[in-house]
Amino acid sequence: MSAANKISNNKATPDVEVAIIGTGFAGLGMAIRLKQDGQDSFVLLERADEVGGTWRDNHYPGAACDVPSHLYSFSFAPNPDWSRKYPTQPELYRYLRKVANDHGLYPHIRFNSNLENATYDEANGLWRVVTGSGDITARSLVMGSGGLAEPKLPDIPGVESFQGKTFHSSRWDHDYDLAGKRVAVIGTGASAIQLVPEIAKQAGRLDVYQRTPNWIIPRNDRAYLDAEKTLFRKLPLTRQLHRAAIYWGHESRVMGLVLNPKLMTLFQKLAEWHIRRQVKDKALRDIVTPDYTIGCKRILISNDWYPALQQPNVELVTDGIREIRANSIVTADGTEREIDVLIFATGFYATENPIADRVHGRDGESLAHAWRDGEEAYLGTLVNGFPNLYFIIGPNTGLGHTSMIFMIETQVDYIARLLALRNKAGGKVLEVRPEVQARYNERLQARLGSSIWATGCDSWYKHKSGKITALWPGFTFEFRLRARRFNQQDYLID
Ligand code: N01
Repeated sequence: MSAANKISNNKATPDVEVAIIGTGFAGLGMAIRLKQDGQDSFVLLERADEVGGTWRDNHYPGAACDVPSHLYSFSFAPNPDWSRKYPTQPELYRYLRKVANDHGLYPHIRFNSNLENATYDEANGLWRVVTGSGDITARSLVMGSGGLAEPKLPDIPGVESFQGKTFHSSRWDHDYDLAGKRVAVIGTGASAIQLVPEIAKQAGRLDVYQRTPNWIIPRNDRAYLDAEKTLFRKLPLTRQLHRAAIYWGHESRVMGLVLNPKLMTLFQKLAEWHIRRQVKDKALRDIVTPDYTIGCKRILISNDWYPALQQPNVELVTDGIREIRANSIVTADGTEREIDVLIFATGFYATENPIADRVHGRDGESLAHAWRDGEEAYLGTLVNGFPNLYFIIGPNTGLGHTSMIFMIETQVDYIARLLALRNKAGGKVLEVRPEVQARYNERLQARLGSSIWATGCDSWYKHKSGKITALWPGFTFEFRLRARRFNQQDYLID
């Protein structure tokens, strides 16, 4: 019987050594590393019926990644055949299923297993995990459940009274035909700027509700030539050099974002030029131009957003939404716009993720309670009070400038080393010392306080307390060096 099918026996010996939540880049990367380390006693618990995480869920029209494909992929699973500079969702989804298959992970996965509850059993030093498909106990629990996985719906008066068709950008209903319909999209973030140009081609009328404009720079996308793909395949060194060039190009953006925000004026000039070039109407130009310094919110890339807003069937609405009614949206100026479809491109629970209510550490404390003043962890991975619990893409590991896969691989390696450290010490339980976690976060917040993200804009990078809880404030290689430089004294091993 494979580990994935075993049922909890309620005994002190766990069913599996490691339970991993999620099968996106994080969960798959962790599972592959465990296999490489000779650990076969693990299970992947997946809420859906296929692997892929964010690239399975976000299949809205036009969905693609804004980090180049050769960087936005596992270092150990290169794909010389990426079709474009920026990978599309179908291509990334295909890539992840292939990686899972190539590494023999499918037998380890329990699909349709949404995490309902995970509780640390102090007496036995293990985690008791309850899922939609049954219970399991595990010595260690790895949360690879994603930083942007839970859709957030806006808290607008009357939203529940809407009678037409409605869905979130990450839960797209492709069976619903938008052709000729009156459509409203709320939100103008990374998801909206990709889907609006696509659905503008079908909708009879499209109202786009903008609360805050974003800075947008040109998307220099292109297809890879067959000759390049052949070169990457035959001479892997050329692909590696290409990847390294992309990595360092993106890494240099930290200079502006963190070290010297004044350097961001260069990016801002590029974004302003992009608006001037694509928007001739002065009134529209004014309302799409942000009033905060570029970089404070995520910088977006698009060539077709501004042109889409100028299509005759599209209206950019900037008056605040006062109310949603059965078949319409009413704005602050009293205008009522009738609609058939309401699409929420309103983002995700980057902070206060509901999953934190379902994870309970020592003395039954929920993660949500431990994080009531804002999420924090040690190296985005460990939280005192939650022994043997490991996060991938935990607090302060997000990036405003480059590929999350680099951070994921760093954390996977760190967790694998911690598991080896604990085993070597003959222990069953590992936990970060509270003072180590506190010191780390104090310094982190001091650095974040002088970064561009603290310069006066609201974003999903921040907890409601104002604390920046989503972002890592530096070069990614610094994070990697810190995760590698091991000090055994930082951990309690029992
Ligand atoms: O979500 P968002 P997203 N009334 O939170 C608006 C990654 N990603 O899904 O700015 C009115 O960015 C909100 O307005 P405001 C990427 O990391 C990557 O677009 O808060 N409006 C905003 O305009 C990205 O950053 C890719 O004032 C409301 C929008 O909804 C992250 O995912 C593609 C509102 C939400 O934008 C999230 O992007 C897609 C309300 N009550 C996503 N509530 C690529 O790689 C929210 N809004 C290309």
